[in-house]
Amino acid sequence: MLKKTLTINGIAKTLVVDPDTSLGDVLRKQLYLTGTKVYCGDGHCGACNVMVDGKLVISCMMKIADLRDEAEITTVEGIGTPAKLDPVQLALVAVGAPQCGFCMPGFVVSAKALLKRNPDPTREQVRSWFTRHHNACRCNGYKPIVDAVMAAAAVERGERDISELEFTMPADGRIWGTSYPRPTAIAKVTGTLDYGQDLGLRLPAGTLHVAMVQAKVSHARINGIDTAAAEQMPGVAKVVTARDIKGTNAIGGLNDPNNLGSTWDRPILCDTKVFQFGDAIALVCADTAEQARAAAEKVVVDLEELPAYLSAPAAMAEDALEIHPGYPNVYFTQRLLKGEDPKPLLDQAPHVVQGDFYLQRQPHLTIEGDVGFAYFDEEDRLTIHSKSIFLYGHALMIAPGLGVEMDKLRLVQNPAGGTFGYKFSPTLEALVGAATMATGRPCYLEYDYYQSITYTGKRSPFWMNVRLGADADGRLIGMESDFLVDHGPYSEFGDLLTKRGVQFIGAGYDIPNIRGRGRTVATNHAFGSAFRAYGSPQSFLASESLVDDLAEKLGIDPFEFRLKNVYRAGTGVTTPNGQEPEVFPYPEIFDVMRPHYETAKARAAEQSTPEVKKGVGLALGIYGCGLDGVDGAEVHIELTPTGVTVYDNWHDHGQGADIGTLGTAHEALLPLGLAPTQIKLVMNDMAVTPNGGPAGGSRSQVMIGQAIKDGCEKLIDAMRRPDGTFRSYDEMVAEGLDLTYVGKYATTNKDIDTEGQGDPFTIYMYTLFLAEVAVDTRTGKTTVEHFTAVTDIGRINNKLVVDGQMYGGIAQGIGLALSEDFEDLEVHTNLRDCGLPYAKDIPDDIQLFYVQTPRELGPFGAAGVGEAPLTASHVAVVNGIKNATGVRITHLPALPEKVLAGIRQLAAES
Ligand code: MCN
Ligand code: FES
Ligand code: FES
Repeated sequence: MLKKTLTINGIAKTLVVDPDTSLGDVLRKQLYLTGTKVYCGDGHCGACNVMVDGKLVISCMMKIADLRDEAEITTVEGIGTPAKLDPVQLALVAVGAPQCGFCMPGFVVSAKALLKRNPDPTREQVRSWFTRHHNACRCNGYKPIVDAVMAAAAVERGERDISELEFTMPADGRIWGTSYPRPTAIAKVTGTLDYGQDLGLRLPAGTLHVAMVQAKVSHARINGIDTAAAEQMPGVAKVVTARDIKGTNAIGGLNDPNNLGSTWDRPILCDTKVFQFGDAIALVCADTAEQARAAAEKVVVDLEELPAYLSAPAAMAEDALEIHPGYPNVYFTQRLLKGEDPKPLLDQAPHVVQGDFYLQRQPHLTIEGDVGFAYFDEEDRLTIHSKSIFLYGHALMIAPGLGVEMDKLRLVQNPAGGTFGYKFSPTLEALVGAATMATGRPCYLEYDYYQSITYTGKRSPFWMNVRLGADADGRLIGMESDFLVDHGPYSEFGDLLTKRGVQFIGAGYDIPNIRGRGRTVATNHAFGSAFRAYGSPQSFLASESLVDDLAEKLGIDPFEFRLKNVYRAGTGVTTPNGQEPEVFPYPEIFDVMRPHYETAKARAAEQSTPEVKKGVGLALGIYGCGLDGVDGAEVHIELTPTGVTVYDNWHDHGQGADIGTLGTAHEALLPLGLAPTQIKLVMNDMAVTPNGGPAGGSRSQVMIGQAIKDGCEKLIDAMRRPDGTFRSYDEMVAEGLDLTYVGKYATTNKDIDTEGQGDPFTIYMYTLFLAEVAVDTRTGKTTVEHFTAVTDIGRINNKLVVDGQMYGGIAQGIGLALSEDFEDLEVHTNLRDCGLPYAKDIPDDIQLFYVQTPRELGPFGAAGVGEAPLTASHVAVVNGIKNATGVRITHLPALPEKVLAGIRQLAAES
């Protein structure tokens, strides 16, 4: 041990430390300065950045022994507090940079260190500083952070007044449609919001730490599990295996009736087979995390390895074993039959294109990994805290497996450092629940970042073949599609995803005749989970690439070709699933985009050189808001002595459930004249908040928003006196009137049938993307230099949030196009090697425009937004590469070597 004296945020502290501990761990675990976030632990995210003697350091990588005695450490807590924000923090709040917020403390410290060295940086200097110091944000696409640093620098130089960064309440008192900062923003930029790890540090004495014994192979039979040696290890309270689980030990239960997979095919703890790398086989519960991990190493698992099928085609081979014995590897088929059979039409059509496409297993790459804990609450309910964005659904999916009644199971969402959909599936909920049930003690489970990457769900790859044809006038006449979905070993939500494929391949255009087939395949690669825009990035990769190719064949500009064929009012056009669109914004969206497209083309032509070719790519993207078919939500609205409390289950990934709720409730409660601060939010705890459904499918603003509106209207009606004025809280009590009102909303939509026809969503989001790319023909490296998006998401609730969603989603689309992947289990093991984009990889010039067509069935005219930016932004990039170089990339990501090979092949052919 080492005695160290450090000056931390100006206060001298004497510490006794293990010399091998990192500075980050000492700050968090010994000093409880939890503003500094440490998750990746290997220098790839910068969330843990602090200053040491004025210099920026990555605290997870710095050993405490390497600090000089009396070193001066500055953490986010030393920069500003909620009561006294530093200009950098205030500016971040003002521009809406904090979404999930997990990266924010690292950016705050990093920005302060930069401004200390260079009080007047250029935007490019800010971007390269963040890149150099590994500051990564997965939510906001970096541009807002750079905006904030520039604004804060101007304030610090005395060129701007700090008050300019404060939100000014509009004269009419409305916050709907404004840039009112989200309620959690200040806590996020000051490091005072407690995420799962922070809450974990404050659990009571006696809490056990859980370590998983995981499979290190992808497919195997389990012949035996020997826990004897592990049980003898110091600090071990219990080694939990499937035998200790009271229930069926299975997760699942939400499959489509036509799904031939086993509905309950995911074991909580594997007992007979390993289905994928990382599968959990046993849980070691011990007094400390180190003890639990050491004992986990001692569990002996006798495995007989089986052939691993790591892709859909491999699992479909004739001699492939059934991954779940008794169930076929191809377990769900969705067909699409619209209009007449297009085959004869396409065989005769003057212009036809066809292609094979593959969209990769995109990893979510949240800056916070997966973490949760469980305990029995005061009503003896098994209470599980996690990043779940589907509390009631996950309870249904894990209760029978654990052997616990639904009314004895309570799920709570912790503040989440991003999920992007991976938490639509349960991850560690059942594991930590099983540990608490087996030991009777609070249990804490934290996946390290390697585990977070290798053992959570991924975007399921699609293997697609699509044929598309147009008549001599350039009108689309028919399309055929056939695709495979590699959904990993577990069937949950695989059917849903396959349905999305038939709905979105070719969406946006009037295609009267379509035949399609999607098949869902079990493999031994990572299980498929939701990922923002579920199913549409795959679909649009095929159809939006082919639309460009068809335009080229026809000799028509891709902009004009798209415009000619998009959904238009009064034409009787229907979506691929036979539904009439609820609005027809594309002609206007194209009008708004046209000048930017012309500028982009001119810029590319002017700047292109043989070494660096520039190109312009377009793609449109559409996505539905909701769950397929009937959807709805419930909320509770309570009048209190000080205002109104909203109880809802609008789960927060980081997108802004807090401001979503507040903005909608405030608008609905306008007649009462409440200040936003008089509306209290109680969210995401099954014990106190009613079922609002998952925060998936960009549904919450619409579904929960409508329920909030309904509940608020009921409260206002109850408060209204005959003369139109309102009763006070005291008067309501005196008159014995109810104080709490149940807000409800339900749709009557019809999921698609076996022929792929139906009206699954009430509301859709519509976007047109424009990417301007530069391809270095010597290396094949693509850089996106400018990006423009024109979107119709109905009326906007909060401008900061909506812009933030668009910036972040576009950044993820660029990553999807160019770098992100989870394929090689040896290589794709951390944020950097999975291709996470840093500031230098995302253009600083991202222009966002909105066409706000009000939605009749959206609260105050709103649609959703969350998934719109990731529907097809990647295809705009891919089409840009084609435009610049002539190379059509069909298998993503478009890594430099792939683009270079394409360039060389074209050169050889010419
Ligand atoms: N909003 C608005 N005006 C509109 C529509 C929406 O201001 N016209 C706001 C809402 O109030 C909400 C946000 O935009 O704060 C997103 O709303 P919505 O589209 O209804 O989506 P959900 O709230 O249901 O969020 C889920 C969606 C999905 S499915 C994924 S995945 C996703 C996403 O949002 N994951 C995210 N955005 C994310 N953003 C962050 N930072 N992190 C994630 O993990
Ligand atoms: Fe230190 Fe990610 S936690 S760099
Ligand atoms: Fe940056 Fe979420 S706000 S990672």
